[in-house]
Amino acid sequence: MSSLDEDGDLEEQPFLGERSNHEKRTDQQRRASWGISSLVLLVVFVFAMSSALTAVSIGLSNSSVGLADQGHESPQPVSPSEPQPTSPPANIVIQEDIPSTPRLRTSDEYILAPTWDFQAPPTTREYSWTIDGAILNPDGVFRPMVLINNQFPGPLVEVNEGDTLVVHVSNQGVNATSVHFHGIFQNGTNNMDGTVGVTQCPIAPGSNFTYRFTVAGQAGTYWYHAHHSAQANDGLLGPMVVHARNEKTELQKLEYATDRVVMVQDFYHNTAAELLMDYLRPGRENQEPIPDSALINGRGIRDCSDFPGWECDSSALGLQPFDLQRGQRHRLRFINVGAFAEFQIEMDEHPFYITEVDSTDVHPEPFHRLNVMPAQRYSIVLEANATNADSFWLRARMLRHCFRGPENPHMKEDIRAVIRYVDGEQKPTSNTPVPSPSSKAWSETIELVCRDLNTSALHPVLAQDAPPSDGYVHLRASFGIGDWRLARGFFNDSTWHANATSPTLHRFLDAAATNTSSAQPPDLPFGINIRDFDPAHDLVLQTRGILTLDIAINNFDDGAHPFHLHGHQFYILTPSLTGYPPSAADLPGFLAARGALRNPLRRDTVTVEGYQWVIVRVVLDNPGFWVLHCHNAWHTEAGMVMQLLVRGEVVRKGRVGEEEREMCRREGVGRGARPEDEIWFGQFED
Ligand SMILES: *[C@@H]1O[C@H](CO)[C@@H](O)[C@H](O)[C@H]1NC(C)=O
Ligand SMILES: *[C@@H]1O[C@H](CO)[C@@H](O)[C@H](O)[C@H]1NC(C)=O
Ligand SMILES: *[C@@H]1O[C@H](CO)[C@@H](O)[C@H](O)[C@H]1NC(C)=O
Ligand SMILES: *[C@@H]1O[C@H](CO)[C@@H](O)[C@H](O)[C@H]1NC(C)=O
Ligand SMILES: *[C@@H]1O[C@H](CO)[C@@H](O)[C@H](O)[C@H]1NC(C)=O
Ligand SMILES: *[C@@H]1O[C@H](CO)[C@@H](O)[C@H](O)[C@H]1NC(C)=O
Ligand SMILES: *[C@@H]1O[C@H](CO)[C@@H](O)[C@H](O)[C@H]1NC(C)=O
Ligand SMILES: *[C@@H]1O[C@H](CO)[C@@H](O)[C@H](O)[C@H]1NC(C)=O
Ligand SMILES: [Cu+2]
Repeated sequence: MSSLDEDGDLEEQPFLGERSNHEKRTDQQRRASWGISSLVLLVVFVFAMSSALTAVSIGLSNSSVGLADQGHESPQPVSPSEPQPTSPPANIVIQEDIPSTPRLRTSDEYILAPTWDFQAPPTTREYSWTIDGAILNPDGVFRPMVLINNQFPGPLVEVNEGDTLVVHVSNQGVNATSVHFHGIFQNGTNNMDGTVGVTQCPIAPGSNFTYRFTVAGQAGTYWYHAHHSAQANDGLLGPMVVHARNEKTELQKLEYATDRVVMVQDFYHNTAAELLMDYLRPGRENQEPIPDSALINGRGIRDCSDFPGWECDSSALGLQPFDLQRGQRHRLRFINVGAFAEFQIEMDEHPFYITEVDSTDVHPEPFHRLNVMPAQRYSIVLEANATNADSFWLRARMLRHCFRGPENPHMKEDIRAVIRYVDGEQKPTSNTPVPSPSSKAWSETIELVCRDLNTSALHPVLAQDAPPSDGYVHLRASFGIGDWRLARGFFNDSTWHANATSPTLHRFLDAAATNTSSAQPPDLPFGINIRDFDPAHDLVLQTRGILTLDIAINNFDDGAHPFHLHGHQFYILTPSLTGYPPSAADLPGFLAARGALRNPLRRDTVTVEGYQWVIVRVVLDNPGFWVLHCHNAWHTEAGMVMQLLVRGEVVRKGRVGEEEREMCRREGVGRGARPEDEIWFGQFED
């Protein structure tokens, strides 16, 4: 489907195409609607859509996977390997009523519909999100937040692989914003990656932007969050599930009766901007803000008498029940959507199987306990087969040993929910307090080390040996103390600071358009682009052609860092190890001796423990600018971020769309950005 020229390059600009005015479609739609609680789904069949309109409205060239010819009135025969849609593609509009006062969603809203159509033809699913500030009390204590549709957390986004997701964002807040879909490849739509300073200018206050992309070649559990400073931690986040058509028949090896998302996160009573202002000031090395509470699906419960002087009301909060049919198996998709803390999760008297790691389905393996670093996901399947009781604690605990900053006297590191057995189709009983279970915790000692779960027993169901490598790159991740005692995160000698009005993608394309030689890829198949970017702040590793690289990330800091690469999954070739990674000459032997290349785990977020290193292998075939960064929100903002410019020779053929360029000039586009270091220059005291 992709049109490649003889050089193997994409013929048309793979992204940044002009997007059309989608609203034009209205006359041509035939609508049917029905209400499901507060959700109204409008199903719009696009029988009458002209091919021209569809082609532009998708905003992609014909290089995009799974989309081609979708708009033709009589679809031409497609190759037998491709599923032939039996009916024209549908457009589903998910229109949510926005409550007039801010509210917390309930865990029920994160239960996946049992009627989901895995075989639906490729569908465009269209969401409308109004982003605004609000005062809300997820654990009792009221604080300013930034919410989607006046609710916290954000709505569940659910699509099939091959679907097109459209999210209309209307920013009514006082600060600018952006949305990044974590783990989504955005192949051909780099400009939809939502990364401020890299792929887009933020969405200015009072303005709109529509994210539109096709989800192809991937499925599993994901999430989305703001990627503008640390704003996600004010509440702009939510879960996303991509269903593979063969999810239940082949990829998930255990049958399960229900499927739901369980988000865990650390939670702060101060705003991200306040915490950041404190953390980034001079002399604050290793002083990451310590969370106040832990939340499950956006809810906690604190005793308001512990918070004199704070506005607080926890009367409407209670233990959250997870109702599971007795005797059945149930899938729980855990996501750590927090800023900083690792979580340790257990369910009393219920061993479980891990069946997915960061959207890679794995052969089920039994565990008692789940350790989840920020941004990571694990699906587990548990069986409601205990016979001694009807309810059990689900315990989630933040690993306080990883907190290095000064004690937070308010901190409560654990939160519980209740696994409750129900019989048959019994409906959850709402609004009645959930009694405390009397179940006992597993006897193992709690984890003290901040590190990834030991995944050595987990093997992908879709087995893939790591393909041969074309090169080896060594990266040093560290904290350094610079002028005025400012502690900043580094990759090698580069500390990053998003430039809200000049994303690197635009800078690169503008250089390419004026034919300055700087836009040429480096002479080698890969190298640091020092012609377009200042390597002290924008460390950009540029690649040419489709390259497979081994990347050793060596952590010279004493803290653990969960590193995430946008747009790709990597093969995890080693766990976090002490000492120094092997030299280029020793690497092949080292990997072979470990059997590291045989069907390694694939994930998008990997943790390197203090003073340790990992090696990942990644196929860099997805054109665009992709950040590799520590997903600890405070470390991201302290600069522990670099970029991969993948297939620069393809990227440079694109152009910056008019709207994207215009967004950079909008009033207030820089609001909510991280403070400039200059504000601290000249200060000698804390
Ligand atoms: C942004 O979107 C909202 C909601 O659809 C709409 O009411 C508003 O007019 C739009 N604003 C602009 C500047 O287009
Ligand atoms: C319940 O099922 C799990 C596997 O899902 C099994 O390990 C356990 O032994 C079972 N427990 C009982 C009480 O049957
Ligand atoms: C990880 O678990 C495997 C067994 O699955 C064990 O052999 C190995 O020693 C463990 N690694 C660490 C670092 O604990
Ligand atoms: C980062 O620094 C290390 C050690 O100084 C060096 O070997 C490596 O080549 C550097 N990496 C890049 C991408 O420049
Ligand atoms: C952002 O980039 C623009 C264009 O390169 C430059 O003029 C401006 O000074 C930069 N802003 C910051 C804060 O570095
Ligand atoms: C850029 O260079 C190409 C050939 O490499 C040439 O065809 C084109 O006209 C040049 N464009 C500009 C704006 O100079
Ligand atoms: C991205 O698309 C290109 C074709 O345009 C394909 O070669 C590549 O495998 C895709 N990569 C991913 C990660 O989907
Ligand atoms: C907007 O951003 C500024 C600066 O980062 C911050 O002080 C303020 O609290 C933010 N406001 C909201 C409503 O998020
Ligand atoms: Cu970090």
